[in-house]
Amino acid sequence: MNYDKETYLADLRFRLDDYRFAHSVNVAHTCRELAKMYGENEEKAWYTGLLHDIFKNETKENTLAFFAENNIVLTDCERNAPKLWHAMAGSVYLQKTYGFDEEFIRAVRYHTTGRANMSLLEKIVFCADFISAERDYPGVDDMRERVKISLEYCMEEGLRFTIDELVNDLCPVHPDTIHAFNDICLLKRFPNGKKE
Ligand code: DGI
Ligand code: FE
Ligand code: FE
Repeated sequence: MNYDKETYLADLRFRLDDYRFAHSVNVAHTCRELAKMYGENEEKAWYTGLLHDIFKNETKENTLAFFAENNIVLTDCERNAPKLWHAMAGSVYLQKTYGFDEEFIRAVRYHTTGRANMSLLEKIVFCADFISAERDYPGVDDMRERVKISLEYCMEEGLRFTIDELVNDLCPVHPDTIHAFNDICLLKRFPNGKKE
C-alpha cells in the first residue's frame, strides 16, 4: 500500500478539531510503538491510528445521512449509541475514499467496541486509543504498564472500565463489546485454546 500522508493529514485537519487532531497523531505514535513491541507492520499501524477517529467530529445529522447514503442499517443498540457511529461511518468512509485493506478497515471499525477474535492490528489500535500521550484519566498509568505485559492484559481492563461505566449508567452495551470481553476472559481461563 502506498500511503498518501499529506492527503490524509489535510483530510483530518479539515474534519477534526485541534484536540481530536492531536489525539489522532498521538494514537498513531502509540500504535507505532506497540507495533514495534509486538511485531506488527509499523507503518500500517501508524496510519491506522492516525485515521481511526476521522468521523469523530461529524454531526449526528451528517453521520446519519452518511449511513443512509451507504445503505447502512443500524441495530436498535447502535441507533441509541451515537458514540459508536464514528467508528462505523469512519471505516466505511476510509474504505471507499482510500481503499485501505480489510484489516486496516476492521481496526477502525472495531476500535471503540472491540469484537471477538481481534487481529494484532485491531488490538494495537484498541489499546493505543486508551493510552495515547494526552490521556490523563485516573488509571491511565496502570493501562500503560499493562500494555507492556500484553495487549490482552490492557484490553481486559479497558473493556472492564467501558462495560462498568455503561452498566452503571444503564446504557446498552453493544454485543461486540460483550464478545470482546468474553473472548479475553476465556483466553485467560483457557490459554491453550478456548473451550466451546
Ligand atoms: O473516540 P475516542 O474518544 O478516542 O474513544 P472511543 O472510540 O473508544 O469511544 C469511547 C466512547 O465509546 C466511550 O464514551 C464509551 C463509548 N462506548 C464504547 N463501547 C460502547 C460504548 N457505548 C455504548 N453505548 N456501547 C458500547 O458497547
Ligand atoms: Fe474513537
Ligand atoms: Fe480515539
